[in-house]
Amino acid sequence: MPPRISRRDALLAGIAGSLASRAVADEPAEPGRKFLTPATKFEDVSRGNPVPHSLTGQALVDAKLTPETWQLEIVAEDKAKIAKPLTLSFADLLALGKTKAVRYLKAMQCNNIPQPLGQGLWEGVLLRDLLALAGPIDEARRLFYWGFHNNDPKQIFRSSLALNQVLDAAPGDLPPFLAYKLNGEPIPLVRGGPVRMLVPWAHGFKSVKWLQKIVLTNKYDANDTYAIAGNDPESNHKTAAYFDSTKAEKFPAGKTIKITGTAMVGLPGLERVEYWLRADTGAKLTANDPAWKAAEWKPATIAPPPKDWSAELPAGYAAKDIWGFGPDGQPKEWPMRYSVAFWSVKLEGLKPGKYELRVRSVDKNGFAQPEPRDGKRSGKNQVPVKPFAVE
Ligand SMILES: Nc1nc2c(c(=O)[nH]1)N[C@H]1C(S)=C(S)[C@@H](COP(=O)(O)O)O[C@H]1N2
Ligand SMILES: [Mo]
Repeated sequence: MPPRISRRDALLAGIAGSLASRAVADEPAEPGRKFLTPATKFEDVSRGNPVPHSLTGQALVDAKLTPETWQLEIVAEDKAKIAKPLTLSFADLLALGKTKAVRYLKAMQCNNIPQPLGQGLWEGVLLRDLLALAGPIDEARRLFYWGFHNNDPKQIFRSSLALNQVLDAAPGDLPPFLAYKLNGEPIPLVRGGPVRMLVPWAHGFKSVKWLQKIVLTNKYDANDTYAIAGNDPESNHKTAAYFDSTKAEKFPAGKTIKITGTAMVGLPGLERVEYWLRADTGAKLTANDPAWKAAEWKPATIAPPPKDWSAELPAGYAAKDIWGFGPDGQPKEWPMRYSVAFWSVKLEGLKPGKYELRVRSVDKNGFAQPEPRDGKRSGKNQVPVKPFAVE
């Protein structure tokens, strides 16, 4: 069952608010909201000039970015050794997928953008299953990997993983995989097809698009393009709530005000989303204003799992075949890690005036956003604010 907070539970927990602005917790937050983002509707974060997905015709063939021409090389450098360096075709991957395919729901989020870019059902084969074909492996500590980059070394977009992160995972978790399908279709070029790396727990920069090269190395330092640019190379998804829009809005007095958003469910899971409504005095709320300590946070409503998963998934896909779902076709945890939760807040009886609404997530360890860290270069998790007026 979803850990929805009923008004009674909220009262017991001492977090329910005054009747003037209560969260209505007895209905789905966003019944009409779709769980999967169409492949072409993700926000795009791509380097390259021209970007690889603008290539067509012969240029695309030369770049080996068609299913017929795509190749992945797996090699070793310096002291690291693999018994059989590999060159795999798209057909090789699909053949392996016949018996070893994994399916996984994951939201893509850039660690520098405070909201997910889109959420997909990704399908592919585990990287460790490919390494098993190349093995035995000796003296490798890390993998460096990158995609097509217009033959211009300056345009390379590279990420890295520890070999340990590729070979195993905690029970119930999934190690990195090479995806060749998104939402039941071949991954379109714009989303990094034919083949893209998918790192379940990590921000988008580990999920390299147009993947073509994997190098096993004895080096132990991360050399990610993002790390070199000052980002945290180990930025696990942060649990954090975001507004659908932080744009100032006006609402008529006397009507229920509904404000919605998403929460990214990061590595520590999501316990609840809370909101803090405050009269806007015109003065900017600074980070050490005593108002933060006195703030009254009240529970927002988190949408329960879709009643009918078959209406959310591509045709021919059963929820029970997706990682994280039980044999009964229901998610083992809700909200699910590395996907988004939809939340909503309903405000009633507000007097005309100016207000500020803030939201924050509380993770399964009890940390409220932005705790346990303010992830400036490790995943944006500052408390967002939405100004609005009642007139
Ligand atoms: N080859 C390549 N892969 C890439 C990138 C890139 O510029 N080139 N950008 C990364 C970053 S920083 C992010 S946040 C995600 C964005 O994924 P999307 O465009 O599918 O939303 O792709 C990642 N993979
Ligand atoms: Mo990113």
